[in-house]
Amino acid sequence: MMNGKTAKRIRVIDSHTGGEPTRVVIDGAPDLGRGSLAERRALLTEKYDWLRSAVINEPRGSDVLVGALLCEPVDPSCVAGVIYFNNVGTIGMCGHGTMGVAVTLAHLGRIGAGTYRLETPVGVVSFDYDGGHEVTIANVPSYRHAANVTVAVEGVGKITGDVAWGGNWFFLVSEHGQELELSNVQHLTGFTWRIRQALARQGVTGAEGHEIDHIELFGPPQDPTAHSRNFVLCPGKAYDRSPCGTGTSAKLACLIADGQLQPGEVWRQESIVGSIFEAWATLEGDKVVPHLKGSAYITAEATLILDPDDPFCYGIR
Ligand code: PYC
Repeated sequence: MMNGKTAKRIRVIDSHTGGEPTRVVIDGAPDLGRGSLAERRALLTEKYDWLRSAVINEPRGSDVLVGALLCEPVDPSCVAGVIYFNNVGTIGMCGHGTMGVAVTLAHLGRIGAGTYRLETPVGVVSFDYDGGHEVTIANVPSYRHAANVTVAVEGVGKITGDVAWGGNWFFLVSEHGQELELSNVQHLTGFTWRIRQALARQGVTGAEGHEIDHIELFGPPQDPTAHSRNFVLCPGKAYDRSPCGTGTSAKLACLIADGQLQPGEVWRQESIVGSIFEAWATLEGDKVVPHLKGSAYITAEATLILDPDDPFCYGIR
């Protein structure tokens, strides 16, 4: 009790995957019912957005955090359901976050080494967990929606890229003239934000009009064992410290579509901070199924306290 009022308590486990943090909510969230994960995602957005903001936004969190709400799955063959969210809303899937969820479930004693299925709002994914830090995900089928799309970017000029789905919608750009260096992230953030605005202004979307809310730049890697380095702008203007699981999935779909990568061939994607996901694609019929291997580490166990007297109890929005 605080001043006679009851504070809400939310238990979380924090981890990072290649430098990108994940905060898994394991207790204290409102009951979202037993609908599909897509329905529960909509309910979280419409009715319980306070949870997302309280967990992720300052002063308790930060723009870079990705949240993962653990839920009961509809499909009993799945070890859990999960809804991912960030500083501005929910996202469909999250690759680095799924690696974080895997080590979190292991930390809680809910899984050991093995293969598991996980329900997300955009479909079931599976992961192999090695019992330590390494997790290999089989993501939702990914595809290129449009190739060589040119947009006029304010203050930059014409930029050409591909639109692809990897569990989220991406615009992938290789010809951009930017240096993909950690010391340059402020400039890269402004540059990619302008690309995103140009896409919206010019009506370039994913399938069925879905907004493209992730922008991905590619360049030469610094690690000689990697094939490429990336910079990924996330929906709320934070950049991904990891190589981005869904972004790497979108990249694999484009490489396969262009015949630049064969099924089973390994693609090592380096992030802007130098972490690496090893990735490859398999084909299920004509569908590209991305596989992503990375490592995640637990960084904290905590109880968040939501004091109703606190003017910023639900985060700074
Ligand atoms: O790893 O898929 C990912 C991801 C999406 C946004 C941040 N990370």
